[in-house]
Amino acid sequence: MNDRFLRACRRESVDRTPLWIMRQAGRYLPEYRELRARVDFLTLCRTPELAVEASLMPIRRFDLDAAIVFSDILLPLESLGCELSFDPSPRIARPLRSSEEIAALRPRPVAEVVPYVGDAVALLRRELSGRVPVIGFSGAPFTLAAYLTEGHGHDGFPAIRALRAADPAALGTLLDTLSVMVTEHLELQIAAGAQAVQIFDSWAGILSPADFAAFALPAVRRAIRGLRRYHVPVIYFAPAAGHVLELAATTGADVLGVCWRTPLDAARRLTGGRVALQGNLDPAALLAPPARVRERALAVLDEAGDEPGHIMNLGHGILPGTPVASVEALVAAVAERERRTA
Ligand code: 1CP
Repeated sequence: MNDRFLRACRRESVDRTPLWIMRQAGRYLPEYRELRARVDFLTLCRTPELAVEASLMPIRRFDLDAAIVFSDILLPLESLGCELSFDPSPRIARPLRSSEEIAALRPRPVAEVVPYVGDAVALLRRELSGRVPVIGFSGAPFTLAAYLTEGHGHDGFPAIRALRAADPAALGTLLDTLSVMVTEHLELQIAAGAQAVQIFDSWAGILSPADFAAFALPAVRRAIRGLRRYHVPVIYFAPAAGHVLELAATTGADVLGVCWRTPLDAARRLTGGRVALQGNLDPAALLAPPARVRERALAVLDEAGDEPGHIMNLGHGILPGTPVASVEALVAAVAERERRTA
């Protein structure tokens, strides 16, 4: 098996830096857009054969070192009785706002609510037959709480910041509930064959360092602690969170995802080599001509340095308008570096 991704997660030596791309199974691919023209997003997520088809699209096209299951971080929120829709961005029918609503939550087991996520992981693992490892994923408790309270994506997510001010104990209760859900969601995927898992804390960067330390961090730590016994690498990714980078390195995750705002050499210094790093080419760099993509990618590899424990990726999800030729240039740049150092 191509295990350079798993080796890099464990900070072991590799023949070349592994590469995968956040949101690699997405709208920049013509074959994905074709599939989505036939089926709506939720049907795609809930039909393992179709979800696996989407996961395999980037693997068939590019020499990538990991596949990610096709799903969404918000799907397990249905275990709390939420009604979700996507058109194409997500909406939650009745956002949670009061401590009464939070105290009344009676979560159903995640495995009963999203069994199709486990089925997709198992089928993906079978289809890949060892070609590259399978990554499972979940939202982090804080980011899920941000959507649950707001009801949809929103710049700065004011509803959760208002809840933090009005009723911090209720926010604590909500995060406790979500920590259990995140552990269950990832256990489901690990049991089905996921060989690594990534936790997306997409909105933790809206918090001050004190609030990150008091709310987002303990909640994700608890979720990760529940996974230790499986010995599967855990990646924690909180974009726009350079102001809490040192705290973000203490979640218990093996790998810290770094967005493009923080140089990898600075991240390495601040984390003292205690975690592997993943990232961090600016997704917008892939909108430049291929020769520029190559330059920018090689600059990221230079910043990452020669020590083991770097996984090449973008600093956030790939943008929908990205040309396929840019991804090809990125893959070629990573392969080129192998020849230079070999
Ligand atoms: O096809 C479509 O038009 C729907 C767009 C889409 C896709 C392709 C959504 C709706 N979700 C997904 C799949 C998805 N989501 C994946 C698997 C694909 C892959 O990685 O290759 C993953 C890992 C996610 C994770 C996800 N969903 C995050 C975390 C990543 C990040 O960018 O920070 C978040 C915040 C979501 C919520 C979500 N789902 C969809 C959208 C458009 C959003 C963001 C909405 C918002 O905040 O406004």
